[in-house]
Amino acid sequence: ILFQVNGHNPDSDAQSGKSLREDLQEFLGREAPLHQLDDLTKVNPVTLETVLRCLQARYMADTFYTNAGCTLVALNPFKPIPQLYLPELMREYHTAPQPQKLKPHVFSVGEQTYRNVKSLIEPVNQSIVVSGESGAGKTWTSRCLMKFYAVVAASPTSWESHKIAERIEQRILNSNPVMEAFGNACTLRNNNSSRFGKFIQLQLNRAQQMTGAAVQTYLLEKTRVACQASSERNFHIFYQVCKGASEDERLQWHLPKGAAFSWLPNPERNLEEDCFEVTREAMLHLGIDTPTQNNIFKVLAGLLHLGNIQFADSEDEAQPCQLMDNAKCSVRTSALLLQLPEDMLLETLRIRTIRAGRQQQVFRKPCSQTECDTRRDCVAKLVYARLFDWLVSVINSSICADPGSWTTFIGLLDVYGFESFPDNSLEQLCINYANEKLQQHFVAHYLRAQQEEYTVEGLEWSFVNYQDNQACLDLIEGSPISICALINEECRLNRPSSAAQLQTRIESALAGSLCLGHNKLSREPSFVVVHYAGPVRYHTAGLVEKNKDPVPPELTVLLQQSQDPLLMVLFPINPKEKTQEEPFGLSRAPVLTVVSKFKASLEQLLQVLHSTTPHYIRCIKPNSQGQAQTFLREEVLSQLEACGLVETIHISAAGFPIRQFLEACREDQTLMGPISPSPEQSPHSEEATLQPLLQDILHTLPALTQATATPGDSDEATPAPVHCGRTKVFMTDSMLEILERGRAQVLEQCARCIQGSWRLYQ
Ligand code: AD9
Ligand code: MG
Repeated sequence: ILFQVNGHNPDSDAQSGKSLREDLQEFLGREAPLHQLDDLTKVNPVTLETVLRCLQARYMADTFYTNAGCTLVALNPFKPIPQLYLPELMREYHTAPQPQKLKPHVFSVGEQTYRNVKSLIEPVNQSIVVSGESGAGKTWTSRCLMKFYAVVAASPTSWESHKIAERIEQRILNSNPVMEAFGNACTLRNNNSSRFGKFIQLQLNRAQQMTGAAVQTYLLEKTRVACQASSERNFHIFYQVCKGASEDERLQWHLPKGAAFSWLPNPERNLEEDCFEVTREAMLHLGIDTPTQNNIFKVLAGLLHLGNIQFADSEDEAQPCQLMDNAKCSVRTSALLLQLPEDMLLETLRIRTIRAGRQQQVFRKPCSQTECDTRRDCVAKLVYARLFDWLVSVINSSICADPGSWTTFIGLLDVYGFESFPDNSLEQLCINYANEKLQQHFVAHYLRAQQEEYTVEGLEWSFVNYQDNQACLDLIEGSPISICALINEECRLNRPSSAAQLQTRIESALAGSLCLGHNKLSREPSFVVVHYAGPVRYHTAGLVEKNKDPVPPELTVLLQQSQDPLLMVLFPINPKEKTQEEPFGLSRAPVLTVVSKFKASLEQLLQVLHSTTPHYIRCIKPNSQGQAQTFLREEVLSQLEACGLVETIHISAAGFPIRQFLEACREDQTLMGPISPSPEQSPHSEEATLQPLLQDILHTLPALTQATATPGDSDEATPAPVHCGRTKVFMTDSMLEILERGRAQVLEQCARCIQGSWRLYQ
């Protein structure tokens, strides 16, 4: 254009001897180095292999965040990179005119989310769903986002409640160490693995300041309190208490130095998470005073002693089990710390009460050694699960804003990722079920939102019908027959069925489902579900029992006898609660199984998510050893498959993620086309003005179609990379990239030309 203005021949540049058009085409033909591709929609073609190569190149170049269309991919660096999370960088993203144009970063997602909620025209609640496998960095990312909002959405006032004047965002941040101390543990895959799912709602007032927060948790792995896999540990808090208690506290809680507890494996491992002081300090900030804290730690010590009660089978079946050496002392100490009557504790653990007959007569039957162990573990699980729920409610009452003081929220979901192990059971079924729900939400939301906007803008092009995962969800949760329904039915009928019978029932009742895989290879009774992320084999042994999660009523009655102030709160004498824990078969009330409770909480969560605009972050673990600078292709590949990343990219690339209002687009791209509309066009018809402009661009840059089409695509299958709607221009990411690179090139040429002219003039 400037060449024309200056009276030069647009087709030849005197200095290089090459035409501008040739220059541009050469420029466009050059591929950007892989590690410089900020968005995976730009790799060409989009396949697992190309995506993997791009992520690897970026990882090796110490670039850990990459966009994948509407999703952010976060690679775990497994090394501290303080400069990547500085408050100055938070402010840079916060104040940038277009944060999405800065380098991909969790702060960019945070800021775009914050701006969406801030929209004055139509403020709408937002959510950020963080997913990935264990150790991939979900909790780290969620913490990062919370810190980001604590800086950019800080409220100017301080809270005066709980006798501590402090800023609310500080208090919200303090909820992290407490929840992690009680809900995280060292596992084979992550030293600080969250053993629960978490949705935190950051509440904002009209001025977009954070005024409070509310936490919702899902499916705490309570079995860990009494049973830890080899080389794994119990929840961090037990180690913190044992390592961090003062001499006085050790005496009070009967925790002499070096004492061995069977529920405290691997105490010699020193983790940075073992910091008792940090937890205590954070609890104090949340309004949990020192006497209450001490009460909590005393109960935890009581559980450790409970775990040391070992039983031996009695020779006479009519007699209760014997106690192993030292177990008597453990019973005494445990009863003392939990403030329970010692005889009652021992009797409840060893004797089962059965009600039978029309009169519901009570029979007492001594338990076998295995049954005694199960009852002991059940007491611990019951206490710990209630303690955890109580803590969450205390945290909520400490950080939740008054109903009138907030108008919108940003929700952060730190949820367990898709899991597939050699041995999968009810836990994996629930986790993978949750992931199927989230995947469906992602696809539905993203496609629906795009399609609606195209319709409003009068665009004719529509998506090919995307294969959703409804069939898999029908198989898992459908009504009247599905896997969940069948497992629940087994619990309701309380019939003694073997694992093989359950397999047969599932396979014959659901044979018509395309998502029930072939089950040929396994020797153990199992069934296979073909999830969107791949097939998973679930073993049926123990599935029904886990789903019942039975709590013998005598155990609750025992805990209701406690004189301990905390246990009295956790186990109030409330007849309503008793019916819920009635053993199966005795009550006619609808059975609350693990699956049905999980399904209900998942539906609630999905309802909340549906009411928000979601954003997605997929965390990826480059290796399972937690080593920096190590990118294991096989391991990353299976995660890419599991999170359906290639599909995500296809969905994003198929759409037009770039939408610019016509005027802005014309201003932005003027250099690439005619400066003003032709005189015969009405100046008011932006659409009419822009369409020829775009045509011009398409003609000027023939390389464009090659750059955006996937090899093998026919012309009809590949929609044009740019469309003009009523008020907006829609284009693919790659189209925008090409236009911007073209513009940069033109500007460079102009600069050279002006310099040349200037020299000539001089
Ligand atoms: V689990 O499903 O709860 O077992 P997460 O939550 O996905 O898992 P987590 O956030 O706990 O994983 O991250 C695991 C470890 O990776 C952390 O303890 C850090 O040591 C490390 N990590 C994760 N992200 C980063 C990061 N951005 N920078 C540095 C990181 N280290
Ligand atoms: Mg976690």
